[in-house]
Amino acid sequence: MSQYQNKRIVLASRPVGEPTADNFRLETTTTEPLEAGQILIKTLYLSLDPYMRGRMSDVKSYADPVAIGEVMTAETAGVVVESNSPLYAVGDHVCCRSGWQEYFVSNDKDPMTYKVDAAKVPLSTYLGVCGMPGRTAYFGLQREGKPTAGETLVVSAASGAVGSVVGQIGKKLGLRVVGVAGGAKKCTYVKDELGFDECIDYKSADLDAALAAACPNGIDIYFESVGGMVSEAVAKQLNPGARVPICGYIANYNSKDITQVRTPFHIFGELETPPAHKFFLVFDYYSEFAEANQALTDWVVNGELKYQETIVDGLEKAPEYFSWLFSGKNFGKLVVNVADH
Ligand code: NAP
Ligand code: FER
Repeated sequence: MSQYQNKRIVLASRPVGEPTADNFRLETTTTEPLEAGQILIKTLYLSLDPYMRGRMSDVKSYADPVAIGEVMTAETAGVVVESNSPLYAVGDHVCCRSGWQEYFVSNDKDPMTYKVDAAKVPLSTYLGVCGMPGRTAYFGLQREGKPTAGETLVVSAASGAVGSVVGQIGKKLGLRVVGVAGGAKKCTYVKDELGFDECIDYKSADLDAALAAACPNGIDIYFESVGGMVSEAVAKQLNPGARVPICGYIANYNSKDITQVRTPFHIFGELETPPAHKFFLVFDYYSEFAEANQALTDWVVNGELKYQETIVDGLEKAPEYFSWLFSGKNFGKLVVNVADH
């Protein structure tokens, strides 16, 4: 069995506010020989996601923080290069929770490691539209948003990994779908390519006026991904009985003290008639993932679900690419191409 040089990125220190290069450290290790039941996975694609910012902080949340010196957390898509398990063959494509590194030894019983079919849809999409973000949209809109045809849905971060899928499922369900995104290029894509009814550029529009014009019957569902000024504007135009699934609030993630910021829980909770607003986790629907996986991949294969990816090169530059999520430099799912095969 071969041993491999493994480049990996660990958390060097905890950021205060926006992460900087000093918060990360590149290391090289050597992989260990496999024990019985283990497989060695070579990372091909690394998913960069907003939740990783939360794991860099030492605050209590639904998941433990990454420890100082520990590999940064991430799901990756890769290929089995050595197998000591009857369940996996060399060449199998898998997704796994390897973190930001080139190689990962997984146990064949690890539920976070699972085979994917790269002949059906491109491997990278298992990290995006056919993976965690797609499932978040699938369950978040349908189960938490409780949509009824004819209602008006507003989706923030509309061109992104989750938002783009939320809006397209919304259209399938017969909703009026209004996106909110940063910049003309993203808004044109959301409307013309993804088929949303309208898309508002929150960086240039008068948000109150633009929302009123795009939502003449008010807002029944707001799929919350950003917080901040977008949520403040949406809150004024919610209909009685509105639902606000809180998926995330990225505008607040780089705050110096997250306990001091005005989150969506404040914004919606303080309304005279608060809408149903609750944070949900995609993992809440773990037992039903197979249903979402099937639907999402089928829709991608038959062209009903469109997606955009920003695929960038080089594990070493992952910290810099990670910052793109917070500046909006990514366009659709942000993925690092770590190796070609
Ligand atoms: P994404 O939309 O692909 O990328 C993040 C986008 O957020 C950026 O491209 C940017 O788009 C927007 N953004 C960044 N800072 C902003 C700000 N200050 N104000 C407004 N918009 C801002 O990311 P994603 O993976 O789909 O994640 C979207 C949200 O879903 C995040 O809040 C994430 O934490 C959440 N999430 C939750 C779950 C769950 O289980 N609860 C699972 C997955 C994701 P613009 O250029 O349009 O500003
Ligand atoms: C998960 C549940 C939630 C997960 C990611 C999230 C990687 C993201 C949450 C967020 O962005 O707030 O199981 O797996």
